[in-house]
Amino acid sequence: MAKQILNTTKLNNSYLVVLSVFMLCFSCKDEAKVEVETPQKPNIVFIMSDDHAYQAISAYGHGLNNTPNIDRIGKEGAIFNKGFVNNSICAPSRAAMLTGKHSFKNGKVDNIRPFNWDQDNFAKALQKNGYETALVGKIHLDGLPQGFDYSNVLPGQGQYYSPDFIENGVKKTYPGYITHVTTDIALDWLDTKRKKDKPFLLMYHQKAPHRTWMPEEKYLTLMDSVTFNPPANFFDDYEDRPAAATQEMSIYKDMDLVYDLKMLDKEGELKTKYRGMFQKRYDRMTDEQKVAWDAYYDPIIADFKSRNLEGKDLAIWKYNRYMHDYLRTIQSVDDGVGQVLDYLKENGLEENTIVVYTSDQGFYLGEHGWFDKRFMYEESFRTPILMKYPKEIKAGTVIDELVQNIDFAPTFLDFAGVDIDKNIQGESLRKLVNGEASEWRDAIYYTFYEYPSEHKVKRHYGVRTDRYKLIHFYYDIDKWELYDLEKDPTEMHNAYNDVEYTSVREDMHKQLEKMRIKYGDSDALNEENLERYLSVKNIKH
Ligand code: SGN
Ligand code: CA
Repeated sequence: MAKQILNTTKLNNSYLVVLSVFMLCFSCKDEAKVEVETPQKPNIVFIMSDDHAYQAISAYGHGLNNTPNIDRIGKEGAIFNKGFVNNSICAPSRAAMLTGKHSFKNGKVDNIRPFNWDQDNFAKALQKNGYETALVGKIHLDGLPQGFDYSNVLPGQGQYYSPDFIENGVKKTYPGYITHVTTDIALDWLDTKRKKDKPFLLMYHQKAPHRTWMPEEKYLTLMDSVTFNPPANFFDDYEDRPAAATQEMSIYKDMDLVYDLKMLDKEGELKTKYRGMFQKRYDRMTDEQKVAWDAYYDPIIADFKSRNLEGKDLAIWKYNRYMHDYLRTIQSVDDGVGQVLDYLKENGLEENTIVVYTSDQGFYLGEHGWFDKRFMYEESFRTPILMKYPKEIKAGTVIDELVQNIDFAPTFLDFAGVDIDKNIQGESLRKLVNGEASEWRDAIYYTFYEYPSEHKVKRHYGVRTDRYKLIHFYYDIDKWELYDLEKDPTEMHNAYNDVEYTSVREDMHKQLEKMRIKYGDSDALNEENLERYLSVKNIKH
């Protein structure tokens, strides 16, 4: 055994535990041999992508695309049907995952406010408890990440082609396509950079499929012959939902033909608002990449210009253009997940590694006529979660309980045998996934603060139970919405003033108050956050 261990170049944790037991017994000499069981700490690979709608993961059964590698995580472990975020926007969601706390507790309430890296986060706790830790890809939290032995992250949103990264505080540009560069950096850390005698945490976070959905060369034509039918509520009239009516995330009205839909005509005739911004992204490509890009898009541009589409026809054309590019960027993400899963398998790390796949929030793929996120409506409030850990999670586990992104931190700490700080607001999912939970929460709480801002989604907070959802939109509006998700899963009917929902409405108000007390939120905190936001944005009250 020892010989075999010493000959193994790729030492993994299980070998090291055996080795330490062996050496311990060796040093016992004549003393009675004691069976020593060193509990092995699991490795953690936390995979996150940016804006990945659960509708665009084949394991969730929406039939839009094929993601065999992401699906594999759920097949070999658990899939969560009711995973939600605390705040459906990038940086606040990431801050909640790291700290295990709601936005109003960790201070990162919107994408604008700075993140305080000095506070506790689960990576710091794991690091203190013997873990080797790395953060690779998009984090969107300004400042040097704390809690990581290695970090190689995107500045802000990052770029699809020739991306910049900040490696342990030093900026450099990588050739190639962002999703592959991120995967290569992650694999390189796993293979050559980490200390192999320690359990590890790898946060492997993709930019894709974030706007402005630029596919890699290999997938430019993927699903080209497929025509997507928009969701049934694509032409929503937003009746009795004024906040939904005033957003600026409509595929028809707000999606930029050039920036979002790549109609960068060489003649320069399509002069859209964000043309210049897209030109800069296009210019990051090499000549070879531009040739492949143009070969695909130029004929589509010519066809588009010849058709003079309007109204519903234009809306459906835009929806299809959007879906094609969005889904193509996901294919590269799925390939990367496959490479990482294969690496774990080939290097004997599969059994002792927890792998999680999630997104920083959900995304609209035409529901209510939208792209983007922010709202507490299902498509953006919900997020995909798949988790595998062969030692404790049975293959094919399906979780229907309400779970939230604040649960990741306590879950990882629990699996790692590290104390969970009493100020963490999430719950460990360990008992839920290994089938030992006897009770679970019956409601989750949500907040959103980034307004007035891009996409114009108004400030709101709310509560969701298994069946109902109550939302309060405030600031320059005062509107309550109530949904019966069993009868109205696509949230088209605001039942707040329906007589038959009077008692449900009262119960949901009680639930909301319970949540606000439990987590420590209040109107006074909202007011404070609003004042700070308006002064940073220089907006007069
Ligand atoms: C950018 C996007 C928005 C998006 C936000 C937040 N515009 O500002 O469409 O809602 O990010 O996204 S873009 O023109 O820069 O693409 S988040 O995921 O980072 O929160
Ligand atoms: Ca995001």
